[in-house]
Amino acid sequence: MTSPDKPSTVVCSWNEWDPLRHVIVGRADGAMIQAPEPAVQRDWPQWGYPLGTYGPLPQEMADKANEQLDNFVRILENRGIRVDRPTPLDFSQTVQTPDWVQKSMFGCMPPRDLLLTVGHQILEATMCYRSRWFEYLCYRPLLERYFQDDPDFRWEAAPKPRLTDRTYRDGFWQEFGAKSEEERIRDYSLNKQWVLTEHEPLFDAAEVGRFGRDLFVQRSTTTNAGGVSWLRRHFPDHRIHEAVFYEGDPVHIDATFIPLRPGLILNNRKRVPLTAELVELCRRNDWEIVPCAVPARPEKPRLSFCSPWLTMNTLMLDPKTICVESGETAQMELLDKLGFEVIPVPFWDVAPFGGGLHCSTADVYREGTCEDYFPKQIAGY
Ligand code: DAV
Repeated sequence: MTSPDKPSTVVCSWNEWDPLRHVIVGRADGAMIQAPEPAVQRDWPQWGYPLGTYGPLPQEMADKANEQLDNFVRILENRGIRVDRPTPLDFSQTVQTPDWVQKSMFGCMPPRDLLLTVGHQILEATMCYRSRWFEYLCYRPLLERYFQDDPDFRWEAAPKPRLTDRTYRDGFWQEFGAKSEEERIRDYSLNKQWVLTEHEPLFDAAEVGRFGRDLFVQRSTTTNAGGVSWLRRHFPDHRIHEAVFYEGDPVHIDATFIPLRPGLILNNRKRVPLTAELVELCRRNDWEIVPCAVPARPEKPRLSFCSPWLTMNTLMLDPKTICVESGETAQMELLDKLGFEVIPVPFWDVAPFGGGLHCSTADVYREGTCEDYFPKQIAGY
């Protein structure tokens, strides 16, 4: 299914570990704690943003995050990796469609959430937050350029969702807030049903783990059954495996279950797979699942919706080299023992802007072709 690359090839990446040559790194400029909307709830009285309030992340936080992002870019460029950056919009503006009005946007720090690179294709995900509906515009200058320069680049966008009130379960967050983690796992994760209804297909790109011919998609607060089904029809030459993990409030697979190299997966030590077929598929094909280290920080940073498990949110530069947040000593030691060259990257100040080293990037080009790493499949999975 793969053709040999021509000199004009700009876009190509089949997995998370082949040698990285070209990548997009996000920006923290103007990011917002988004205005209230049905998809997500921000209730942070301890940080000055109680339920119903919204506003920009403080400028000094954005400056610090941009310093760390720029430093990360230099590390990548010094290794010969080409880096592109998005064009931020005024994220404080009110946006609307014929169906709704949303009083703020979000930001453009985590391109991984939005852009799914599979081979010569970059697919713009549907997303499910109204505050993120227009975020693709930040990446359009880059995608337009790739389209001009690379005749084989397949530029795709999943159907833009309507995101009317029918897309969300009414009163969900109130119900969610009253439940313990165990109750959330019993009532939501085991039923694969959170805030999103099945009214329309929805997925975030960051719910997809790319393992060559096999793509693992997490069902979560951002990705419904329709989203998985849409991806399955869109990538008929791939095998799409749906997965859920032991996590009551799942957002994105990349702090949960990540491939490090062929045959090796780093798994969140708490968010173990609830999907038995996933474990069996790995076992049959000699993929080892290693639990990650305990995160260095017990708490998430101020104004961050991401968890301390960003310790796992790493970027592979090739099958032997991995970028890890520089405070995560235990994680670095574990990866060192597994035989990796570990590049420490200070990145904790970026977390409140939407994630870690994997979230803040989106693949443009990795060497390599589409391989089958799971030749022994499970019927019906
Ligand atoms: O586990 O806190 C991190 C990934 C966000 N893109 C978490 C989610």
